[in-house]
Amino acid sequence: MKIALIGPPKSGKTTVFNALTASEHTTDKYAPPAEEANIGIVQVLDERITKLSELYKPKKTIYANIEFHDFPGIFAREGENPESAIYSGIKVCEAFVLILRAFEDSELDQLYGEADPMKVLGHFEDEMILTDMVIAEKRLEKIELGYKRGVKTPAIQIEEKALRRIIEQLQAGQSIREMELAPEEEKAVRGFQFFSAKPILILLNTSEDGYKEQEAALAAIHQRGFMAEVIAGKFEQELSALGPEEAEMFMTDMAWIAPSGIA
Ligand SMILES: Nc1nc2c(ncn2[C@@H]2O[C@H](COP(=O)(O)OP(=O)(O)O)[C@@H](O)[C@H]2O)c(=O)[nH]1
Ligand SMILES: [Mg+2]
Repeated sequence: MKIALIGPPKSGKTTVFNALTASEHTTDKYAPPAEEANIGIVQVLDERITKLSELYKPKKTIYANIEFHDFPGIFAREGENPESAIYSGIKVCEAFVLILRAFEDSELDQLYGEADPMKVLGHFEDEMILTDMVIAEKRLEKIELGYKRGVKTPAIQIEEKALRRIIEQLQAGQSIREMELAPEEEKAVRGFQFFSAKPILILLNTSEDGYKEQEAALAAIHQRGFMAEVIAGKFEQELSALGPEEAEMFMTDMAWIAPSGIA
C-alpha cells in the first residue's frame, strides 16, 4: 500500500517520514523543498501474522508493506500545474496523510504565516475539490463531444451519470469520499484517481508537551468528519533514531506515557 505524506512546506512531513521509516533525510528549516519525493518501505509486523506463522511454520512469512512517499509541499505554490510530476506521484498513492504544523516556531511564522491547522486544512480540502472538478469537467466535456458523434455505450452513460453526481458534490464544496457511489459508478471513475475520494488522515504535528493544547483543534477536525491524530513529529524522529532498547530506556526515564496516537 502506498501512502502519500502531504502538507504545506515545513509542516513536518520529512520529520514524520524519518520517524516512520527510521531515515535521516534533511529537515533543515531553510532548505528549499526537495525536487522529488522521499520513498521508504515499512513492514507491518502484525502480531497475528507472527502467531499464525509460529503455528503453521510456513516456508515464508510475508508481512504487509506500507510504502510512504514524502512529497515536497503540494498545493503550496500558486498556479501549480495539476499535471506536474508531483501531482501524478501523489495520485498513484492509495491514501493520504496530511501533516499540519501545530508546533510553535516564530521563524516559520514569519516565513509561512502562523500555524493555523484549521485554515490550512480548509485550503487543502478546497484545492483537492478544485483539482477534481477540473478533471471531472474535462472528462464530461469529452463524453458530450462523443455523444454528438454518436459514441454512446451503456458504460459511458454510467460514467457520465457518475461524473454529473460527482461534479454536483464538488460544486457544493464536498469531497467525493463523503458521497456514496454505486459500485458500477465507483468502477467507472476509479481511473481518474480523484484526490478528494481517497482516505485521508490528518496529523497535527505538535511539540512533545503540546498534546493538551491540541484537544480543541482535534475535536474540531473530527467534527468535520476527518480521521485525525496528534503527533509529536520531532520527538518521534529522535526516538526512531535510537535503537529499540535505548528508546525503551529513554521512554522509561522520561516516564512517558504514550498518548493515543503515538505508537
Ligand atoms: N518544534 C518542532 N519542530 C518541528 C517538528 N516537526 C518538524 N519540526 C521542524 O520544522 C522544520 C521543517 O520540518 P520538515 O520535516 O523538514 O518539514 P517539511 O517541509 O514538511 O518536510 C524543521 O526545522 C523541523 O525540525 C515538531 O514536532 N516540533
Ligand atoms: Mg520535506
